[in-house]
Amino acid sequence: MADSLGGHVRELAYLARGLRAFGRRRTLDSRKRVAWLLRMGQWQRYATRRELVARLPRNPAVQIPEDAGFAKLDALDRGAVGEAVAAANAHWSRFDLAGALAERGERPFVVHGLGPVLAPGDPVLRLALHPDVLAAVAHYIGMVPVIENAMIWYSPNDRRLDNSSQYFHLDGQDVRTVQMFVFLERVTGENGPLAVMRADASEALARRVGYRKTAATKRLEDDTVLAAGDVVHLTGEPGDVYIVDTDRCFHLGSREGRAPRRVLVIQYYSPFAFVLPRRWDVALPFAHLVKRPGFDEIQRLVLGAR
Ligand SMILES: O=C(O)CCC(=O)C(=O)O
Repeated sequence: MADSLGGHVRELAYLARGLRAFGRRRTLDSRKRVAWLLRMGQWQRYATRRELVARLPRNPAVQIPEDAGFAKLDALDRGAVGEAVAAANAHWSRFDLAGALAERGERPFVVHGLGPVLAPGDPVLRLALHPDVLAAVAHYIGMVPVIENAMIWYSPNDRRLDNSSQYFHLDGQDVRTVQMFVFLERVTGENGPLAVMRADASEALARRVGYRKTAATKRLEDDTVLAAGDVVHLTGEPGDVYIVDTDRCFHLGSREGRAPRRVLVIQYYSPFAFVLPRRWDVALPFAHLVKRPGFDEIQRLVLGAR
């Protein structure tokens, strides 16, 4: 009784911090209802972003399947991917990995956020704004998304940490979060690859266990997930690309292995995501590029225009 009262008081405290903080901690279907309220709170911006999806013709070979929630994008423009890989490697060569590792403390991996680094014509940004990618993400999310970030992840894979992303979880940032992984190096089972369960099986499991993104409940035991469906390890060669909805698909990564993993990650969600402020245009890492010439209306919205 005292526990459940304490729980209600804690949830009310989150509600006092705002609908976004509250919604993030709800169960799957309740989060969808809060997400709808957040969209209605800025319905004109929501409607504009929805209507513009029709202007993005889909490439049938570059899509995110609704039931699986993830795919390997072998048909994505090889030239654009190759240039993005080369540019990401050049950015990485200027990054102080030793300094980042020294500062990392207990965190299992290093994130090199490219927001301050990418100029408007950078090949990484061109890939992030590629018409086939934007069409796939926008049709899947149901509106023109924003880029949450473009990053290079480096996972040393040298240890296991309790309650980390090395255990199965959903990201819970929005109702759909799309991460595009571009391999900068070969990824095998020894490089702590991302392990993903299909969205339909993941959602069934999330409903069954009443999954919530709270400190005590956000990680699931391997056995619980493996009993609910198959898990696919995302391995491949440099230049391979995967796209994954990490809000709908249970996943883990950077498990201890024999070698590190380095991968370019471009992440998209709606501007109404639980983890964004109402003024996303001042928070997003590429929003400062919105007024630069050379971007069309949809690309400006993706960079963070309001
Ligand atoms: O290291 C990985 O591949 C997993 C990262 C992850 O699960 C996350 O960022 O939520």
